[in-house]
Amino acid sequence: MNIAQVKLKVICMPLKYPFHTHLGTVTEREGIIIEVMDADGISGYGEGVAFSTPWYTEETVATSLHIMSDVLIPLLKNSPIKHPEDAAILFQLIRRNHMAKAGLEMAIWDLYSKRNLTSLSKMIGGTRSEIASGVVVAADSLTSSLRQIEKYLEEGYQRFKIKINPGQDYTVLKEIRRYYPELPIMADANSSYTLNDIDRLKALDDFNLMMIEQPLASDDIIEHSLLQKKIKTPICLDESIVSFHDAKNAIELGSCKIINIKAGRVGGLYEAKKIHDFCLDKGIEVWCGGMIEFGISRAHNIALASLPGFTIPGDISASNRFWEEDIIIPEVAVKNGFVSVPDTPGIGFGINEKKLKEATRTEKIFTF
Ligand code: OSB
Ligand code: MG
Repeated sequence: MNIAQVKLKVICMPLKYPFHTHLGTVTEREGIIIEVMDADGISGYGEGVAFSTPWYTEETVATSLHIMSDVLIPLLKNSPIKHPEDAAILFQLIRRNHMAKAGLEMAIWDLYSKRNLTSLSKMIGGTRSEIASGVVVAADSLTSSLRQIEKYLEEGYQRFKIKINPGQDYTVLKEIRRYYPELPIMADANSSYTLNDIDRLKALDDFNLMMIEQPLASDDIIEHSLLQKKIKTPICLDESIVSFHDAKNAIELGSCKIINIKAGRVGGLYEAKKIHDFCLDKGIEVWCGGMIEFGISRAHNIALASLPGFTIPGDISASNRFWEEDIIIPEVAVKNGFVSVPDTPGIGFGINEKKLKEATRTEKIFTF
C-alpha cells in the first residue's frame, strides 16, 4: 500500500440531546477524522473515538492526537505495509492507546477495500446485507426515558438500552416494564456497582433483561465471574474487554455470556474480528457497541456488525439519533428496524465535505 499522506482533523459537533450517564453528561462531541491517502489520490477514512475527557477509557482526543502524530504515523512512514493487518501488527509494538491505533488502522482498511473495489463488509468476511438496529436511552429522568423509548419504538428500533446506576435502577426499570412488559430491554451500568451490591443486582433479575452491561469495575474480569454465578441476567462486558486476550480470559472464567465489541476499544478491526471469531467458535454472542460516533465510525460499525457472530442488535443507530446533520453522505438510516450494509467499495459512504469543514477545529497533514 503506497501511503502518501495522512490528514488528521479534530472536529466538534453539538449533540441533539444531552447524553447522561452517572459519569457525567455529554453535550458536544469532539473527535478525530483520519484520512489516509495513497499515491494515486485514493482516500480511506477512519475516526478516533476517544472523548475530550477520559471518562470512558483513559484515552482523550489530545492523547490520541499525540500518539497518532508522534508515534503511529512515524511508524507507518518507516515500515511500508502490504495489508491493513500489517498496520495492526505494527502497532502492537506500542502499548494500549487502542482508540488512536484503531482510527488509523480503520482508515487503512477503508483505503485497502476501495483499492480492491470491495466493500469493507466483504473484505472482513461480513455475511449480512442488513443489520438489526438498537438504540441507547441515556436520559436524566424516568419521564424523559419513557418519552425517548416511545419515540425510538416508533422509529423502528429493535432493542433499547437503559443506562442504570445504584441510585437509579430498580424503580426505573419497574416503571419501564409496567408500560412495556415485552420490550427487548438491556441495562448498561458503566461500572457503577461493586460486589457489595449483589442484592441490588440480583433484584434486577425480576425484569427479564436481555443482559446487564459492565456492572462492575472497568478493569475487572474476576469479580464479574463471581457475580455471574449469583445472578440470572446474562452479563455483557464492555470496558473490561480491551483485547483478544481479555475476551479469552473472560470467557474461560465465565465472567460474561455476551461481549460488546467496539473496534475503537480493542485497537481496530483486526483485533475486533479476532474476538468475534473466538466468540463464534465458543458460542458466545456478540454485538457492536457505539461511541456516540460520527458517520465514519458508524459506517465501520455497520461493516463489523455484518460478520456472522453479531447476533444481537447493537448500538448502531441512525445518524439522526445524535446529529442534526452527519458528516457522511448518505446518512445512516434505520428502516423497519434495520440498517442496510453497503456493497460499494470501502465503507460505502461519501464525505459531506461542507459539514466536515464546518465542524473542523484543527488540521494536521503528514506527508510520506
Ligand atoms: O458504555 O456503551 C457505552 C457511549 C459512549 C461511551 C460508552 C458507551 C456509550 C453508549 C452509547 O452506551 C453508544 C451509542 O449508541 O453510540
Ligand atoms: Mg457500555
